[in-house]
Amino acid sequence: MKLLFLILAVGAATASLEEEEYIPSYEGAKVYQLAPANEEQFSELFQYYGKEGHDFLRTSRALGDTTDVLVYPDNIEPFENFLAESGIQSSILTENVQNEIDEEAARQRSAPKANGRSISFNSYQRYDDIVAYLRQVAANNPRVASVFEIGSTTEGRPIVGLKLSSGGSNKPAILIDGGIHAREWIAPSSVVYFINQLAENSANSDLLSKVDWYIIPVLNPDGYEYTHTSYRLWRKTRSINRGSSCRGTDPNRNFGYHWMDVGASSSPCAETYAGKTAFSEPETAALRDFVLKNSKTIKLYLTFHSYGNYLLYPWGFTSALPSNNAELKSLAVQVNKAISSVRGTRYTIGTSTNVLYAAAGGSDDWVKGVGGVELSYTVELPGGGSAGFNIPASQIIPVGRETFLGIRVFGEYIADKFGK
Ligand code: 0X9
Ligand code: ZN
Repeated sequence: MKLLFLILAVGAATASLEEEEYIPSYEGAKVYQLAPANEEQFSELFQYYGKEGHDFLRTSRALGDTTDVLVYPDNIEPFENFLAESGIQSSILTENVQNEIDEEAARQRSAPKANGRSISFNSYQRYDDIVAYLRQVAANNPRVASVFEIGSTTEGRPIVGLKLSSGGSNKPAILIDGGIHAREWIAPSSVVYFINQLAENSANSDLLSKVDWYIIPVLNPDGYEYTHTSYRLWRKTRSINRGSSCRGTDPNRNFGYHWMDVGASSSPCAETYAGKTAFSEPETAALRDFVLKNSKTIKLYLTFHSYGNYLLYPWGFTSALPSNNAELKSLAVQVNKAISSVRGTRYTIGTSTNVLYAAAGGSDDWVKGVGGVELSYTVELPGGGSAGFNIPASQIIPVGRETFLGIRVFGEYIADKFGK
């Protein structure tokens, strides 16, 4: 009997070891900045996209522009051999990713904290602080602001948003989200900044009179919290994949429009894992249901990511242009003009497939293709810091401020086109 127990206990321990998640170390991981000079070099480099051990932090299709790839220690030697053979021009952006992460963590720890009454933009906020801020804004401005929940995550967190509206019914609405990708911290912080400006700066109250705003700063709070507590560069959700020790699905490959057509992986360990089925993730299903419920009023969808300064619009699954390409483009040009007036920050404009890469299952494509929202954009905010992803918290306000001028242009356009 004792022996049987022992066998069972050892068996259970091994099983749970197998199930345990593997967390790679960033010690010795490097970020390469690469400038493919022709199509051939670009497609050779792109063979590494979605491959384990290689993480494309920023990609550009424009020849002469740069693509940043993080390479884990075990893959460095073969990757450097590949670079030498291909002749792709390269430089090292970060010698040791762990140092960057440690420095950022130290900055996060030492930043002055919020005073409990308002939000602090001195450091990247934790999810609970963001939710508390939304509740505070609603409590302080009950006539214009109300908190809503679109669902809850795998780990049980509520996915919370704020509605801003100064009355009237059947107004056109703008839906904004951030933080679909967990590690893109500048996205939730910018979206929180927009809330701050729309709700708490009376100079912007005109933007609430003709348009309603639904703003969800963190669509993937499980992943976002995980990047704060355990694994800075986590991108996906935190769902469990049966039969694999790798967790999570790339939520921006999980939306059900041309799902898995291109640029998405069926391997649960890949950064671009599209999930077992479309909308397998509670987070993407929650956004889907919210859009369908409000599809009559939502006229514009903006989803905030980082990094790379792109104003992208559908399609991400085909290089064919959408029928309203001219409108999508000219609005983006006006937005870019407004943003760049602040300190010269410039965005590249175009369809995801044509200026970035083909990748199906994105929220932008679904919201337009199925949700029926004709104007749909993915905004890739600026990067910075010596690893690109770790744009210092001192940039939260400068990035928020310049991007908000773009939000104003979007808001005025929707008010003019659809407002009564
Ligand atoms: O690959 C993505 O999901 C986005 N870039 S990121 O670096 N933030 O991961 C771009 C998505 C563009 N839209 C579609 N491909 N539909
Ligand atoms: Zn992203």
